[in-house]
Formats: sequence, structure tokens, C-alpha cells
Amino acid sequence: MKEKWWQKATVYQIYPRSFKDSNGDGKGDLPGIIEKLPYLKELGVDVLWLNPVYASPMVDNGYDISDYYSINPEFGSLADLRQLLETAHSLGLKLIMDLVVNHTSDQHPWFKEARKSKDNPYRDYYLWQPASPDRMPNNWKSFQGTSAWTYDERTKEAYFHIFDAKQPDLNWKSPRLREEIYQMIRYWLDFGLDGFRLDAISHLQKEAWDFKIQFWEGDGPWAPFMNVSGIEAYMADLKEIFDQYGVMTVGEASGVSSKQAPAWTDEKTGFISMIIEWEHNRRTPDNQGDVAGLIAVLKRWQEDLSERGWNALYLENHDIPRIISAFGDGSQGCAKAFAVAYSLLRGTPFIFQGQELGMTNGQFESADEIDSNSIKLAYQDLLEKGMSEEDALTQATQWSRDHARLPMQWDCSPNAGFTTGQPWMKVNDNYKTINVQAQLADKDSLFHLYQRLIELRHQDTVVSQGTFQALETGQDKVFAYHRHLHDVSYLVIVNLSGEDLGLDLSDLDLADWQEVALFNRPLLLKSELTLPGYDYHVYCRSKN
Ligand code: TEU
Ligand code: CA
Repeated sequence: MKEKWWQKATVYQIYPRSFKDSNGDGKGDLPGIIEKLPYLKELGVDVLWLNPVYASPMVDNGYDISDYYSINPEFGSLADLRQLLETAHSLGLKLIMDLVVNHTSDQHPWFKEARKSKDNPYRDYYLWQPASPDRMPNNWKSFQGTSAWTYDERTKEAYFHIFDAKQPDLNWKSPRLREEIYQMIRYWLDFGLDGFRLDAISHLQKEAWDFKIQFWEGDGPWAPFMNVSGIEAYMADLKEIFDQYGVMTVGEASGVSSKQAPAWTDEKTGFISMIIEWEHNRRTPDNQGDVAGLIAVLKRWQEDLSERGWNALYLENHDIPRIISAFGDGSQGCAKAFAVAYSLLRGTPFIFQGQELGMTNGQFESADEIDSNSIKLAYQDLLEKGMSEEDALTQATQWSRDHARLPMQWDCSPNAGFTTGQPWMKVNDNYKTINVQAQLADKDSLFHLYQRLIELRHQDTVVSQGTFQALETGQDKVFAYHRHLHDVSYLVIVNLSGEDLGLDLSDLDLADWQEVALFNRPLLLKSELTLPGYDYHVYCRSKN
């Protein structure tokens, strides 16, 4: 099968509010992104993914859309977006945007109409059920842990929302609603976008309202809207549009298992190009990142999609803490080990802004510095349980999405060069050492390692196309695997812990491996050896 362009590509995720501010209002914007395109070109990435920049009251930082066709003035104008697209294209960069169609903002004109009366023409764009203030239609919970229903006094019914009450879910059973959405998708593809990241796409279909939640089963409280049967018809409609334009689509599809993912992402018959899985974001009982669990999940996804289907590969995004803080020791060495371990897997790597610098979690000194609504609630909850302010702040923010949303660290000038004004989120204290300027000046930096990994995927079909095979080492915090195509193999061995670990490589045929220089000290392969903490090695061999 002919290689698709995104199979050699690396995606760079931009969180617009925190990337680069051009007008001193403390918030990143589209002109700021345009200004930094040469930097992204130097890194070597192929695709930019922008988190939502559509019109929005910003209750969920843009994931609450009030008009799909216009741009939030905070980010700039439609003309700015057009200029960003054109400049990106002229540099050989593609641009994809978020497509948020599970829900809208409660300020969207459709919802404002819908809530007016039961016979309003827009009523069935959303999900309504008879209710009373103290009796909701069922006991389903939103992702925030509260009821998935909000009672609306005006029509004495409740509407359904799996996220915030200000983000009512759309009713995909309505043919008119679906047609409006499909039209909107065509508008953006005609505009020239190269694809979409499909937000929360596996939740479009809901079970019947009398569905009983089995708390002991896999998806627990969220089972009634996780990849529910019937979603296939909507996905097939979407696929038809995406295929007409030949665009790249990456679905945030929790609830789609690694066994189902090959069918979802099959090159011909799949609904979308690739899937963002959620399973590897695991914690140990003491609330640290579970490194062994992360490796086990990534391995399983690699194995289950080894012959058919395609993975999106990521360690960070705007919803989770920085990988090296949550799963490591926060050092640059740790960041390099994680970079190598995931960048050489089969799939399309995604880099979240600042990941290429080894940006770390922030320090929250007071509750005012929290942005996330659910973290604010968690903090209050801990205070009410009697915890001290300091401990509550530490515990509540440990896994907060806020860490990822701290401003990008460009240089060592005030506010890390992100803004000349007052940044909307506090800049991390470590910006004077961890920043773009410093990384560019150091040829052994993490930035330059990412540059090489991106380039390797461009040039080498073993990396882009090869099969995946895990290698047993007797250590569950060591990620070791082969990539193989025709007569060429790569061997990747990475210690994702900070400790020296003894490896048992008796399963490995030791002959003929040549180490690929990736800025690390050489290590001679033997059937038993000690691998220092965060050490990484890549070998290659060809058999004629
Ligand atoms: O996140 C969605 C999200 O986190 C769930 O769909 C996820 O599948 C589930 O929690 C896994 O257990 C996206 C965006 O990334 C996030 O920023 C938005 O707040 C959210 O959608 C609502 O649009
Ligand atoms: Ca701005």
C-alpha cells in the first residue's frame, strides 16, 4: 500500500493561548504563531495542530464553541488564520485544527434557541428529558464527576452534558444537526485545512437513557457514552467527507480499545487516520506516573496495530502534566530518554509545545493561580476535608492540566519572551535555564535530539513503515523493541527509570548491531549488562 504522507510526519501541538503573545495582552494569538513558524520549521516538524481558536466564552478554553465559523478575537481574526495557513503552506507545513462536535457552548445560538421552548426548531439539536429540580432522568455522571444533567427551569426539562453544564451535548440522532455539522466541516476543508483533531469523538453516541451502569466494568461511570454501538454510522458519514478531501484525521477516541483500533484506522476502510489513546496515562497507588504501566500499554497498542491501523504517538498534551515531572525526575536526561523511547515507535509522533525543551510542571503558590475548574473544585474539596492550604494545593494540582498551559519559554528575558504584558498564566520559575534560546545554542540539547529523531523518520522507511516487536529484558521500566522492514532492523533500548538496571538480553541475537549515534555514550551489547538510569541506545543492522 502506498505510504500516506502523515506516516513520515511529526505533528507539533500548539496551545494558542500559551504559545506567543504578539500584542501584549498576556495571551498568545495567531500573529504570535506566525512569528514563530521559522522556529518550528527549524525543529523539522511537518504538521501543526492548533487547539480551538473559534468564537467561545472560554469556559473550557475554546472547547466551548459559540460560533463554528468565526475566530475568537482574543486570538485574532479570520484573516490572521488565513495568513497563518498560507505562511505555513509556503514553508511546507500543514495545518490541522480541532473539530469539536460532541457539544457546543451554551452560548451557541442553537442552544439559546433550543432552550426557549419544547417545540423550538432547534430543540432536538440537543438532548432533553423530562425532569424536576431534584430528580434527574438517570444517574449518569459527567467527566467532572457531577450529574450529566442540568435542569432548565424554563421548559422544566433537563439537558445532557458529559463535560461542563455550559457545554451541552449535541444530539447526533437529529438529521438536521448532522447536516449542519457536515456543512461546517466542508467549509473548513474548503478553507484549506489539512485535517482535524477530532475532539472527544468516541462520545457522539449515547446508550438509551434507561441503560444501567455497571461500575465494576471497564469504562465504569462513563460506559454509556464510550464508543457506544451506533456510532459507526456517524463515523462513516464523517469518513466520506474526509476521504473526499484526502485529509489527515486524528481522533481522540477513549473507549475504542487497542483491539478495535485497527478497524477504526485501517488505511482503506477505517473511519480516521489515527487514534489518540488515553490508557497509558496511568498512576501508581502513591499517585506517581506508572512507568511500567505506560510501557505495557504502549507495547500493547503497538502490537495490536502492528499490521493494520495506525497510532498517534504522544507523551504530552494540553490536558495532562509534563511527562518528565509526572513520570520522571524532571531532568533533561530523563526528557531525552522519553523522547527516544516514543519517537521511534510505529505511528505518527506528536510533540506538545515546550516538550522539545524539557519544560516541567509549574509551582502553584496560591489557589488564584489555578485555571482549571475541576482542579479548583478538587482544591475546595480537600480544604473542606480539613487539609492545610499548602497540602491541598500540592495534592490538587499534581495532575492538573494547568501545568501544560504555562507559557512557552522562548528566552531569558522577562516572562520568558512570551509576552511584554502580564501573562494569563504564571511563567515557570525555571525559564532562565529551560528556554528555546538556550536549547538552540547547545548542539547536544533535547531540541537537537528531537530534530534528529524527526529527520530519521523522514529519511528511513524502517522507522516510518517497519513492524514493531517488543524485546524482553527482565525489567519492566526498560522500553526495548525492534523495528523491522525488509532486511533492515532497528533495536531501541531505553531505561525509563532513574536507576541503574541489570538487563537480561539472552533473547537477543547479538551479532552485527551498529550503534546509531544519538548523542549518547556507546554501549556494547552483551547478553547481560547494566543500563544506567535514563540511558538510551539505538542500534541498526542489515542482513543481505
Ligand atoms: O478532552 C476530552 C477528554 O478528556 C475525554 O473525552 C476523555 O476521553 C476522557 O476523559 C478519558 O477518560 C477533550 C479536550 O482535550 C479537553 O481539553 C476538553 O476539555 C474536552 O475534550 C471537552 O471538549
Ligand atoms: Ca495576544
